[in-house]
Amino acid sequence: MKIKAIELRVVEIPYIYPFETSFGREERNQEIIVHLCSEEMEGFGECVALDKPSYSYETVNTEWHILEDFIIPEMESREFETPDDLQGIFKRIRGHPMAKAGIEEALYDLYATQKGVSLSRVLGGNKSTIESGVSIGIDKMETLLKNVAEKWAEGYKRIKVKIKPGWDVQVVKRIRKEMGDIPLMVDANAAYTLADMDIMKELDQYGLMMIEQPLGYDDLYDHAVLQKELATPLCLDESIESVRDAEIALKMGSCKIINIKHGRVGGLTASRKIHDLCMKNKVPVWAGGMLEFGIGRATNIALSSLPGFCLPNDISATDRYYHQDITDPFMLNPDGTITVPEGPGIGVHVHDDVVEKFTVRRKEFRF
Ligand code: OSB
Ligand code: MG
Repeated sequence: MKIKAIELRVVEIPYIYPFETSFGREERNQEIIVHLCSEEMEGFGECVALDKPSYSYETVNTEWHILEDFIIPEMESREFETPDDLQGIFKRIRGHPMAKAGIEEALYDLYATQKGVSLSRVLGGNKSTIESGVSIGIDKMETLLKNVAEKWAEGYKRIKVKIKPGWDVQVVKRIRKEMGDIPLMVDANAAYTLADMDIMKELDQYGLMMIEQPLGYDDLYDHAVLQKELATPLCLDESIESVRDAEIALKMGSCKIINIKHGRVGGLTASRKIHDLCMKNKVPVWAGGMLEFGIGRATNIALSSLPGFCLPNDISATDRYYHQDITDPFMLNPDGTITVPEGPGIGVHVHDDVVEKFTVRRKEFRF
């Protein structure tokens, strides 16, 4: 595959409903959409950083900078046999996994499209549907309970609620009271420290599927200390930015479950390695989400069709996030699953007119 042109766009779409986590409340999402063209094919990717360095240090602007100034110039007049060939370029750029993952995703789409097979097949997926869960933001208690009941009734296989200090045990307690023994988990987005052991021990009493990223965003050690004190499995999100982080976390006992986001770990090739490592160690994984648009969502679905993804994913139907998306919408099946697209590449149609409508920045590179 010789890349002839690359187009970057920042696309901004409002959420149906604002999303609040321990690091803030957001009304809309901005993603960089990467469009690669070879002589006869095209591929799409989505860079998933938020517009502020709140979840990780990357932002939409740092992604743009890394792509424009360091990755794209290296791609000029290069022949790519497989998307793995990007690893040589990536190795010389420290960090910036989300910038790397977005362009790698586009190359994977192009590669799979050229082969005429689905991205799921290229990655080694073996499922035709994936289990869908939903992540519910911080809100007023009554609104939250209504949302949980509504999403559960729609068929989502598990409910995740965001917590932060002052919004934790009482939320879980109310949900258990109103909804009984549903599959429930919490995500703290790194809002606690070991000084909050009492809260963690209280949460431990509610039969949660897992507690996601309770402690520091770059911590592995304190999580290992905490995991020893709890029966509930810890799941790491922010702390796992590479295959190496996953290896250390498993060796140290920092968690019993890993949330894989291909953006956070630097792409699909890295995600597969973490998946394989976890399978070898009998550690379950599931796909996290970054409130992606349709291109990123399609990629998450393909990734979560791999055999080790054996817990419900943060991959919900399009209508949980956006009124209008840049691809065909993803629907929730009545059994709480989403169907893995079978068409070539990411397998969904990208609507150029919608992309154009929501574009706030654009640049084209021709080689
Ligand atoms: O911590 O998993 C997270 C969204 C943005 C940033 C971080 C996270 C999230 C979510 C939403 O929880 C997952 C989704 O439905 O896409
Ligand atoms: Mg998380």
